[in-house]
Amino acid sequence: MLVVHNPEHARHAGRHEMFRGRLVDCHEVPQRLDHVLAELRRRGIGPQLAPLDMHAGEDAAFEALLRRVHAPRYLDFLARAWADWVALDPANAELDALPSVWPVRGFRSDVEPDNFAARLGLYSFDAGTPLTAGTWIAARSGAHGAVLAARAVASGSVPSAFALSRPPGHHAGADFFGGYCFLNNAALAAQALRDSGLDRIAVLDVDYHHGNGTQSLFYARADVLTVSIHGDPRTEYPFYLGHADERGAGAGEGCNLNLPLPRGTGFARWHEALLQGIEAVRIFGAQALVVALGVDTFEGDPISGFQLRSADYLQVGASLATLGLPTVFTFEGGYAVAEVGVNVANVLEGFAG
Ligand code: SP5
Ligand code: ZN
Repeated sequence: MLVVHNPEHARHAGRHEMFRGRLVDCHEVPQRLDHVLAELRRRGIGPQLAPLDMHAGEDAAFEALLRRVHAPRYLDFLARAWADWVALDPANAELDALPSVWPVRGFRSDVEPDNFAARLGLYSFDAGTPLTAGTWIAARSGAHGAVLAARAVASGSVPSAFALSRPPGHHAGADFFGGYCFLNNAALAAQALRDSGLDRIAVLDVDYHHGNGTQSLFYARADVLTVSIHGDPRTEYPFYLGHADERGAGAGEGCNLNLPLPRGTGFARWHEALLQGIEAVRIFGAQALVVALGVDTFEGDPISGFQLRSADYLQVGASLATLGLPTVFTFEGGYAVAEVGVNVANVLEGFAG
């Protein structure tokens, strides 16, 4: 298991997210990754590649891929956002940028406003995802790591790789951030696998929350199957997508599978859904797999509602391995900070057998 670790991740460090009328401490903190890295090192899971052996700015193919998966005007916004925010008021350098206005149905999204708050809202869908001084460098270098992981797997130099970075990615779409995500690392890995010549790729998302960004990016495509197991959006974030009747559109009809489960679901029922998702990947005939690995399904997760225990993650990895596919893991959610390292390492160890 190659581990591509992004040392720039800690430059994304939000202070606050909006929750029920208050700014509360961020759940998506740098310490999450520190715990994962420490546990992987403790168990000798590797080899580990860090710092990245190639910088994103020198990788023209990566830049081109980024601009195919994400909208160029969104990327240009993200690249300049912090400078624009601080230019509004030098005191903003000590604050996170959080959106507060959004273009819902009937508003225009084709015209990019000049006003910073209006642009921040145009390119986001919640007030829980702070943009900070280091967000762009962290997200971009993490996305690059996901693509390097995919290339290593596609070339056959390793059977599997883990792209260990944050912020996470699966809620980010072509032109929007939210759910602590800015660039969709899993989607970028999937597209990099496609670009390497593999015809059929599956993305299996085991994070507690529906992978709305990934679903939306591939919804009309027949070459990438997207499967997500998650808390039922009737009660769980991100609420507005992730229902079982979303099966894909046009050429992509039948190439999206959502497996929503009620809050309180334990491992036995969750694992049945995993086996169903795995069977769908098999039937699809995927030649490579991307696992969007969130461990916020853990019983002790502070913002989620499933009941998986640490030992269960060994079985999750073992079940994923039955596909026998070249596999890229990306790091998504998991907010029980002290346990996130053990839970992630258990999946990878179970997978490696
Ligand atoms: C990648 C990922 O797992 N994103 C999840 C984003 C969830 N955002 C909304 C969470 C709201 C929960 N706030 C609870 C605060 C309790 N103190
Ligand atoms: Zn999540």
